[in-house]
Amino acid sequence: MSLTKRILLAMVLGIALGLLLNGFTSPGGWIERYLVEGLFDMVGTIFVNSLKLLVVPLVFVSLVCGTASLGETSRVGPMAGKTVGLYVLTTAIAITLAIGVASLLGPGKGLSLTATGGAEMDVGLSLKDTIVNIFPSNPIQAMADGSMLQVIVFSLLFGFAISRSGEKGRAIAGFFNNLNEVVMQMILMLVQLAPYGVFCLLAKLFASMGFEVFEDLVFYFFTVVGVLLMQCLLVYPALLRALARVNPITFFRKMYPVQVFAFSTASSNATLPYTLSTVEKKLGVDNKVASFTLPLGATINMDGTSIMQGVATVFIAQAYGVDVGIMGYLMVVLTATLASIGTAGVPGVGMVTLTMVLQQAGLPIEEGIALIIGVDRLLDMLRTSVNVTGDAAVTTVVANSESLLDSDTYEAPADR
Ligand code: DAS
Repeated sequence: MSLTKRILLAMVLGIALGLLLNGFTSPGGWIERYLVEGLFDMVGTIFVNSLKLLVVPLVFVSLVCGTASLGETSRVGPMAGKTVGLYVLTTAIAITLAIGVASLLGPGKGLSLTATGGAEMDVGLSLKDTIVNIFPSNPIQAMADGSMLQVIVFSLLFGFAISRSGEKGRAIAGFFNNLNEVVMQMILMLVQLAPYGVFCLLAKLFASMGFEVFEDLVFYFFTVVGVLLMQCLLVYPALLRALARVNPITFFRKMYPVQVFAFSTASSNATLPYTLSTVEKKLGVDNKVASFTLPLGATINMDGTSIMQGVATVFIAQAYGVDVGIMGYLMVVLTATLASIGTAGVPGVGMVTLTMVLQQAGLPIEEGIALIIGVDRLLDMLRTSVNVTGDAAVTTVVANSESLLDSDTYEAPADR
């Protein structure tokens, strides 16, 4: 049975068992003590900790790789600048849209949970202190403390320094690329734990919260889906029409099979070969552009992931009654946008970096992740489709601006 099927089965069984226990067990009884707060809590916490375990190595290594390769590509001239600028712009629009819509709809307002742990955000920080706090005085301390914006800043500096270090830099970049492969493998290994973690977290959540939390979880799910649709149906068509004068309907008709493939694999990296061949053969983008922008996009551009992270942050803040504040949300936009620069497209990577975004916002991480992890696999599949769509849309715009978009191919029928 595929991992996706095992996770979906774990979701259903966890919710069913949780609701059963909620209906038929007395508070404080042995089932609650030894099963719900015992076994389920232990397995669930181990699973969430395994996600947190990867945050520092993932962000440091993948960001160093991403910026080292960006530094390399800066010699590719204006195309690199346009590509990176558009990728960062679409990601920032995505997460801002997510935070705005979630703040308006209030999916978490029905819950009034109290957090036992969770990072405390320095709400009293002035703008000056907030900015000063982004720059680390000790990178090892920043990693040990999990001060992720400081880790990001150090990684960006380190990566650009590698790209400017000539032959020695290329050797180090090669080492970090290999290290990145290992970190991706660790994610794929730990994602195998997901069925057990999802089952226990959902069983515990529904055993203690009952049916009440179901409605809020469904509200959260459809808020994310709604913003993913807005990104696909409003932002990308506006980008394609305004900057490339191409017909978005043609674009989506040709990209649809790639979106389905991305949905089924929940991996931008696994979809990359298919994205490349479709963008070149069906959308008429020259290989000189696609071979550069798409691999870059699979690594530094994750609009769908940023949307989940924006909605999840607002949902968890509302559920726990934490006022993140405008400055707090601005730091969330900055953290999620910068964090997406390095993280490669493998299943579940968005949940790993979400722990970092929650920490930055001063929200309870364990409880927050436990609240939404149950529906995350389905959302991972959907947001991966949006991730690859964003990569292809920016690629089409860049190709058009470089006069490397073959309009005859673009306008040809989809089944050609
Ligand atoms: N599955 C990731 C991707 O491949 C997205 C995510 O985990 O959020 O793009």
